[in-house]
Amino acid sequence: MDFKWRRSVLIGGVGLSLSLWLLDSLHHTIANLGIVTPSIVLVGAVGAGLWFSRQRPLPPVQPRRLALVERGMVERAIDQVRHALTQLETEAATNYPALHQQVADLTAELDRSDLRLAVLGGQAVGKTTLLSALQGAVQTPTQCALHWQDTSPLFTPATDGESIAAELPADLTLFVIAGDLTQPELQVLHQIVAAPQRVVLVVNKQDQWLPHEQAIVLQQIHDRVKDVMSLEDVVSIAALPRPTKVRQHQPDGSIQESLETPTAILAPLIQRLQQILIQEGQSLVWTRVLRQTYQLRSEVQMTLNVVRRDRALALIEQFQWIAATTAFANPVPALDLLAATAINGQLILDLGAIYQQTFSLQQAKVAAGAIGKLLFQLGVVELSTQAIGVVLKSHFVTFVAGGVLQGMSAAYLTRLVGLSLIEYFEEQSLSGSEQPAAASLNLGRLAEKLQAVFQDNQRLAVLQGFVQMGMAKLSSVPQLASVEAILPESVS
Ligand SMILES: Nc1nc2c(ncn2[C@@H]2O[C@H](COP(=O)(O)OP(=O)(O)OP(=O)(O)O)[C@@H](O)[C@H]2O)c(=O)[nH]1
Ligand SMILES: [Mg+2]
Repeated sequence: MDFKWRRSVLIGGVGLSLSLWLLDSLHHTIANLGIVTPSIVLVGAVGAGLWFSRQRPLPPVQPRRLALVERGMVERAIDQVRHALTQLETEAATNYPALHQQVADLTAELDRSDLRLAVLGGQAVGKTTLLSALQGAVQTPTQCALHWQDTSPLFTPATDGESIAAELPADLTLFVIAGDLTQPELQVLHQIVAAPQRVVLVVNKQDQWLPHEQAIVLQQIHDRVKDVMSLEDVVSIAALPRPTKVRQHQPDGSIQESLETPTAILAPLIQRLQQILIQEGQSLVWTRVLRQTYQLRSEVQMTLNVVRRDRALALIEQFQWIAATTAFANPVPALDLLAATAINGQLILDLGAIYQQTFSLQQAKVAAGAIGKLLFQLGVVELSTQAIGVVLKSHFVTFVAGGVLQGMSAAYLTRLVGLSLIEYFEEQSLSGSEQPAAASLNLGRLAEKLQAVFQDNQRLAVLQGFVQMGMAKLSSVPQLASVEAILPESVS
């Protein structure tokens, strides 16, 4: 279990308890605080939880070198997209001709012979200068034409580095830096390689460093990129060295100063590019098609997830009101038992089935037990019950204690877990990993989803809407008709 997540909820809990205490004291002095009071409570609780959760570092990306892409690999990936598309059409009972066209286009792209090269990098690193120096200088091995593309600088407010880098329509990218490699540049490089995108790292403006400094800078760059790329693909150049002052001693003893422009250093890069074009040729095209295939796969999967989410939400609704009526009719004496009533193995099983994640009933029951325990240990049960109690108190003049609070809390917990499972299953489906026949739940990851969903749903408006709908539901159950008596005339 993630320690930080536990602390985050606990701090949220401390925030809530503190606010509840404050509220309690306020109640003695200020009458009719009405709607304002729960917002103080919830803002306090959620604020504290959110504050801590923002301190969580992002999970590190595992850097990995890009292997030479082969045609068969891309064809298999395209087949998978075709399969996913069929699945989507079956589940949605609709045709998606535009997506079919995109799949066909990808297959046709595999035989493309001309190559696209792009120059990418931060502001004023020398992209445009380099591009004009290389155009015409790089010879292609066969008849294929080279198309060069300049790009807008990264790391400016106008450009979003991440998407530009990953979606660049190029077969080979020259990522240009000027001197040392900054942390944002390294991140972009990781994204480029992971996309996957074939890249050469060009270290420009080497004339700005003294020879011994050049060696140190290059060594530092090598150390930072060696996990993601071959060092042959790190090339140091000077596309357009700045003129330097040269002093010459004259025979009469005087000194004459003049400006001299050193010659550009481009040969190592031109050489490396030609080597890549000869050795990798068509594989450069396949790498780009593979990247486009992954993007299309995500698009299909996201569309499928939208279709599935509708069915999943309807299912959660059903389960949450079952939980509500059960807990209402049979109030339990302790919060851990309440969590156990609310989290049902069948819900996990049925939601899993929507997302094609197969569990045995036994696995689902074990997972439900573990999730129930988790909710209780993390304080989610207590916090939710308290928060719902506050909403009930402020909206419903008198409410039948016990049963209603428990029913509503059970429904709320079912909803939290259901929504977290949706998030979890969606992520699984987008990660693209092959699903084993009997999947197992990663409780740690689910707990993280639960945290996010919990914080989203703690918003006052969400809670109020939920309680309002729940009260209407409970009152419509014949044997629970007594609830009607406690509904106020208007709830807003
Ligand atoms: N010292 C030195 N300056 C260079 C070198 N290459 C380019 N420059 C200079 O760097 C400046 C920016 O060059 P550009 O080619 O416009 O750079 P860019 O990356 O296209 O710039 P933006 O498109 O504005 O981001 C110009 O003044 C170039 O003369 C080099 O090798 N050494
Ligand atoms: Mg430019």
